[in-house]
Amino acid sequence: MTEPNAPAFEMTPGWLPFHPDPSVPTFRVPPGTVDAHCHVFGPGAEFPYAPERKYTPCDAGKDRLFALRDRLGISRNVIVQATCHGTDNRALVDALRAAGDRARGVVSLDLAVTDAELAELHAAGVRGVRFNVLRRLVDFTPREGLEAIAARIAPLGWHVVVYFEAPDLEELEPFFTSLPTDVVVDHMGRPDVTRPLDGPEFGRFVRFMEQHPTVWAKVSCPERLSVAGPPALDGERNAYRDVVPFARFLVERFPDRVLWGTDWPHPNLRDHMPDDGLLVDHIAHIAPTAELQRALLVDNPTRLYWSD
Ligand code: 0GY
Repeated sequence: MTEPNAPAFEMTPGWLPFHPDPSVPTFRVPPGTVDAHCHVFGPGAEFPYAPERKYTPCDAGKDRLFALRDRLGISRNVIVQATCHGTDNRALVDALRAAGDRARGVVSLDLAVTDAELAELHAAGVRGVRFNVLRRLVDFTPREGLEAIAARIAPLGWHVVVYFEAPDLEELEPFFTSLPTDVVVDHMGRPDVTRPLDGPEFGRFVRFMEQHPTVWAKVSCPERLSVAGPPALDGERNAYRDVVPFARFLVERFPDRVLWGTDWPHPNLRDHMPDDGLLVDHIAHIAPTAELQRALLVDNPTRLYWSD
C-alpha cells in the first residue's frame, strides 16, 4: 500500500512498460540457468527513484522479476543497479534478500560508502559494482573516484561491470585495463550491428577481450542493438537476426567469459518492447551447442557470482 506521504512518480513521457504477458520460450534453458543482467525499478512508493535520475520508469518490482524468472524457466538472477535509483541500492538489496540464494547483485556506489556497508552488501549477495559512463544515463564521474571505488571492492573479490558505447572503447580501454578486478562489459560494448563483423569497430572489442583475459562480455540486449527489430511475422520466433553474428562470434571465441541476460524490464526502449520469451529463444542461435549453452547460461555466471 502507498504511504500517505510517499512521493508520486510520473513516468517519462513515451515510456514503454515491460511486456505484460511474455510467451513461454520454445528453447528449454539448462537447469541452473542465470539471467545475469536484469533490474528492479522501485516500486517508487517504497523505494523512491533518485533525484539525479535521467528517466522515471514504470514500477517493476521484485515480484514481477521473480514471476518472469519462473515463466522463462530460469533458475537465478543477477540484479544490476539501474541508474534511475542512483547509488541508493535499497530496492536491489530488498530483492536479493527476498530471493535468498537465487539472486546476486551488482550495485552503484559513491565514495562515502563505509566498510561496514560494503560488508552488509556482500552478505546480501552483492558481488560487483557498476560503472555506467553513458552520458544520457549519468552525470560524469571523475576517473579517480571510480578508481578509488574499484580499490575498495577488489579485496572483497567483486568485479566491475562497465556500460559504454562502442566508439568510446578506444578512450576508455586504458582505464578499464588498469582496474584491479575482472571487468564485465554490458551488451557486448554496444556494437553498431550495421557495421561488418570483421570491421575495425567490433575488431577493437574482440582484441580488447583477446588481450585481456580478465574482460568478460554480456551477449545481451539484441532488442536494443538490432536494426532489423523483432520478427515481422506473427508466430516467427527467430528474432533480432542481425545481432546473432556478433553475439555468436563472442560466444564461440570466448566461451568461458560470456554471460547472458534479459535486461528486463528493458529501460529506455523507444520503438518496441520485446517479448522476453523470444529473447530466450534467441539463445539457441547465439550459442548453437549444448556445451556452449551450458557455459554461457550456467557455468560462467555461477563461477563469477556464486563461488563463495
Ligand atoms: C540497461 C540499459 C540502459 C539503462 C540502464 O541503468 C540504467 O539506467 O542500464 C539503457 O538505457 O541503455 O542495461 O538497462
